[in-house]
Amino acid sequence: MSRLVVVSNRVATPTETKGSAGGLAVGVFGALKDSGGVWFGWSGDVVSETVANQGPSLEQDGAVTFATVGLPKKDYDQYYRGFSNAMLWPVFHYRNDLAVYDRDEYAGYRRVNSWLAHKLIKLLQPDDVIWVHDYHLIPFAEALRSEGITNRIGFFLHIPFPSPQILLNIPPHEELVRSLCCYDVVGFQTEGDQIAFHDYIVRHAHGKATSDGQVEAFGRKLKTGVYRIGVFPDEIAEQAERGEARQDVMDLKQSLEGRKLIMSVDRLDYSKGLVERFRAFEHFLEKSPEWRGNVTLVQIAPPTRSDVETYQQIRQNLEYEAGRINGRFSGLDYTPIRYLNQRYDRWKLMSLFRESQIGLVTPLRDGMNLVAKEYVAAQNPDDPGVLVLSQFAGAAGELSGAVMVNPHDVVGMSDALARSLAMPLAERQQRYEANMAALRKYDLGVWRDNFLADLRDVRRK
Ligand code: ADQ
Repeated sequence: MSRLVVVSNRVATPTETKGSAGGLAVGVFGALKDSGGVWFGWSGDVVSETVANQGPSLEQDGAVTFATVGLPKKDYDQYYRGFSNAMLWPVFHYRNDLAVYDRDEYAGYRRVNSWLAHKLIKLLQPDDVIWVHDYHLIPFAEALRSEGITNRIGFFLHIPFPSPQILLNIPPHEELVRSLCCYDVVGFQTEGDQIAFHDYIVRHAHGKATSDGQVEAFGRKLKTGVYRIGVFPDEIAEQAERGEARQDVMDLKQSLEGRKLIMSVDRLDYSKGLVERFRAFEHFLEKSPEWRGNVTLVQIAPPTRSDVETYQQIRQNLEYEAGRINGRFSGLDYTPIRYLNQRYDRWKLMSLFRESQIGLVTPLRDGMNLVAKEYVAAQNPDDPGVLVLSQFAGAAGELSGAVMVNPHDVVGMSDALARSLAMPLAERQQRYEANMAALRKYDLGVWRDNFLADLRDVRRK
């Protein structure tokens, strides 16, 4: 089998891949171990130009080489903080209002992609299959091709692909789509994302796209496909069960004093619908006085991208909302919202999911949302909690057992909380079984293997 080379903005460390890392790292590392290979990307460090130019640093773990480079401050600012996270991320999540376009940042984005591609070339072998991940690296294949690389190169987009009317807001939209067409396989999380891409190809790039995913545009032929990222449900169930008896989890349980628990876990990001969620919980407490003092919302949201301005604003906004709502409904021994800005070990999160009666996952837009899937997998089949899920998460297409909500509808979400807290065991079990069947059908191994099978199938040009 040809060797696999994975390229992502951040590379998990060898230690992270063995337990603490989330789904993506575990899934990708599994494939790398099977075929041997390289995981290449940014180390997460901002370094001087001299140090950056010395890289990549190599670390070996069995048959897998972790190859990382540091980024100089200017590159970090333009490529990562700027064009990737202040332009692509908001627009791809339908938040044009938050997007900031700067030509220099876009030039930096392309420059860093070319620089990274150039660094990788030294490590490549002629038959390597290259799998590139996410919006930071859209021009990566084009940069490799311009240096004469003819290997098979695939791209997976973890976030939504917006409809053309939204995408047109990015001034260099055509260049970005042209860059995507330099890949051999482009993978999306859902059919909706694939259709949006095809729509752009046909209506704005005068290309062709067929329902089986064959695309012709900008003088290239490629395949697009839908590969729903998943989790390994049995592994999560085991982590959740094992954690149940641990001290911190027992402490939390005791501190709840028999109150019901609603769990929410997200990166602190405006796409996750946190403010609307807090307001829905407020509305619920307002309309259901009998629940005051009897139900707690634990919101875990570690800050990310805190040097991007909109992320500072969302953080302030949430702190204000949590304080305001707690001020309204707290008692001497009751705080309705426990809002925690930390990262937690995976086993701890999974066991908290298992202890809770509701998993409240209400992003305004999300490529897939792995938390929703982790929540289901962590449940006790004899007494499962209810997943309340946004219709705008990619996961909504599979998890038919969830109570579906529109995350902009505060009253609708409040009603869903009331309904879920009162839901009889038989219905909870039925919904849990439906969700588990979907998790098994589209697990993380299926995602990875289907994508790589399609990429390995491509004939070398
Ligand atoms: P994210 O936007 O990061 O991912 P998500 O899919 O929910 O969103 O993944 C977050 C991961 O981080 C989960 O595995 C979760 O358990 C973990 N996590 C979150 N908060 C944590 C905390 N406080 N401590 C420890 N772990 C925490 C992007 C896209 C998604 C897509 C994924 C994968 O935005 O739509 O599902 O990639 O493709």
